[in-house]
Amino acid sequence: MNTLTVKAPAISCGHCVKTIQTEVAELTGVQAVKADEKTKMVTINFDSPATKEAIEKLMSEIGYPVEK
Ligand SMILES: [Cu+2]
Repeated sequence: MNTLTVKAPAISCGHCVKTIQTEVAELTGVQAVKADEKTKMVTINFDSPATKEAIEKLMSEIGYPVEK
C-alpha cells in the first residue's frame, strides 16, 4: 500500500471534497481517498495499477491540480 498526500489549492467547499473523493476513488487500485476542506490536503491510499502520476493527472483533469 502506498500513500500519497498532496495539496489541491482549488478545494473551496464540501462539494469539492466530495467530487475528489468520488472521482479519485474510481481509479483502479485506489483504496481510500480523504480530502479536507480546511487544509486543502488530499490523502490517497493506493496499490498497483494506480500510480502517483495517474492520480495527479486525474486530479488536474477534474479541476483540482496538485500544488508542486
Ligand atoms: Cu467546492
